[in-house]
Amino acid sequence: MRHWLSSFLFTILLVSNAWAGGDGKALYQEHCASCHGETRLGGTGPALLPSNLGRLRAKKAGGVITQGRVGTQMPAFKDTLSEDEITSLVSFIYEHPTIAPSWKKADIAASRNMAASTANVTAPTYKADPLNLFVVVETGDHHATIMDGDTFDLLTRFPTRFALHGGPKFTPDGRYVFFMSRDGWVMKYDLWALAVVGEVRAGINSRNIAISKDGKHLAVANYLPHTLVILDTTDLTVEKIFDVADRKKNSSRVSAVYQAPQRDSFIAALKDVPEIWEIATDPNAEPVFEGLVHSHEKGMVEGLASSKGLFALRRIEVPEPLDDFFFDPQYRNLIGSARGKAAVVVNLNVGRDIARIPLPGLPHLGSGIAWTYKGRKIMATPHLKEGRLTVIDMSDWSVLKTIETKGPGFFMRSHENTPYAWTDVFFGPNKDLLHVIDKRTLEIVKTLQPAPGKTAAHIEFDRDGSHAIASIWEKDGAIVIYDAATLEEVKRIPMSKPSGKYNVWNKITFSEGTSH
Ligand code: DHE
Repeated sequence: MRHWLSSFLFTILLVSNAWAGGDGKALYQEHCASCHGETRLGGTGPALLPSNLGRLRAKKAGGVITQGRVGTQMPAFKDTLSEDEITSLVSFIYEHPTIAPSWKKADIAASRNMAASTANVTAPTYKADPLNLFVVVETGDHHATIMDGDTFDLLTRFPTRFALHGGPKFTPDGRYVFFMSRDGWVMKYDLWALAVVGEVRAGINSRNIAISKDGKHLAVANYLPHTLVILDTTDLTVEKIFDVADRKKNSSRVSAVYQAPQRDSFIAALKDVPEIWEIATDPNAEPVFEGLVHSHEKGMVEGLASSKGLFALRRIEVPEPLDDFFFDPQYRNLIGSARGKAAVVVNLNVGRDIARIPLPGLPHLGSGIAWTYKGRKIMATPHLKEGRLTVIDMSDWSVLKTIETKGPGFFMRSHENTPYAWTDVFFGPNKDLLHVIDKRTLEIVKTLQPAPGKTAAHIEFDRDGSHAIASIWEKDGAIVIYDAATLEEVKRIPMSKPSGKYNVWNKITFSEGTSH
């Protein structure tokens, strides 16, 4: 009887849902699956499963579907879907999937696919300087292009996985580069042989990758599952999987992972718990003493944790979850974003927060760059929600200056050999502008408009800093090469939404004007 009644009520619910706003599942397949995955496991967009939506209340999720999300590719559906249809969609994405998603060591191993070895190639197979190559990621049609950084000739172009995200990472000798797609695929590419070496799927929904100082290990930060996967860079086999959770065993997504070269470690930002992780990449790393592990539930001490050597884990407790890290050039301090409203400075040596900088307007700290201004070290960061750059004095973490821009920006770049820093105006009516700032005066000295009406974004310098290269961030886009001294255009090369470009030398030397 009870069973009959509940089926009856369930049917009524379904029917009324269908009447009200259609079938959430069908709407999902039509409007969301291409970015969020057919089984909601994620793709360009994040996974849409209750476990991933944990901190996002249903009402807010409806708002995101209606209005879109600033700083991401999530569009607004207010003109495409009715309110009732959006309600149906929201209920669908909060439903638990019938089969729980998982991605374990065996799944990773089974996805691994190695191409023919390029070990017989003992030198670059072209004349260009292998350390002044550019890797250009073209997300318009999911390809990558390799460009000679001296002549700007294109050496080759090859298909990549769907929706690469984050910077590709290079081995210290500059020979191999690793790409990651939002759905967890990691590809290894040989820049001497100009050939794909192999690929593996390390997660269902991944954030970014980092390579160890010695180039032997590649860390993959995952949102789904909640893991940090370490791969052997030689053959892409799994070396270790960290199931990410704080000391109280609260599981967490990993926002991002970074290499800290001076520390010979990986630093990971955790999305859901107030901890930062440091993982040793030095086989002789000193023991890390974790201290007593308390269990509040049981009201007792559970034990002592300590590890040493390769992959030893150090937990740094912080007042609240932090992500989007900027590191000072010595990797002594990091600045993390606290829910986009403030920046918290964490000293990695002492292992605690040492300053808090109120920074509204969603600072994009990961795009920040540092330089020396009047004898002191400063950093500057764009904001994703406000048209300004904030300049911070790193000696006392005070705000030195606010530079007004023509709109919110995404990326900022410079080079040791140029007096200028460049930033884009990624959002809003002035998305086609690039500002050039004089690092000596902290003033905007020129505003460029490479293609009126088209988004201009992401600058990267060549090896000696003599040229700055910007993207026209459109499907029928281009890269535009500027003389970094005269700020005049030198050359324009058509490309398909060149989302980012990466110079081998600047990356492997950790140039202070670029991302790492
Ligand atoms: Fe990114 C880098 C996080 C949205 C293009 N982005 C990064 C990094 C992080 C990050 C942590 C540094 C990784 C690295 O290089 O190792 N990005 C996030 C977000 O949290 C955010 C705001 C939301 C999200 O959807 O994940 C976000 N990013 C975007 C986009 O919408 C962009 C513009 C288009 C896209 O391709 O998704 C975008 N992000 C990029 C690019 C880089 C990047 C091109 C590499 C920059 C570099 O020069 O190193």
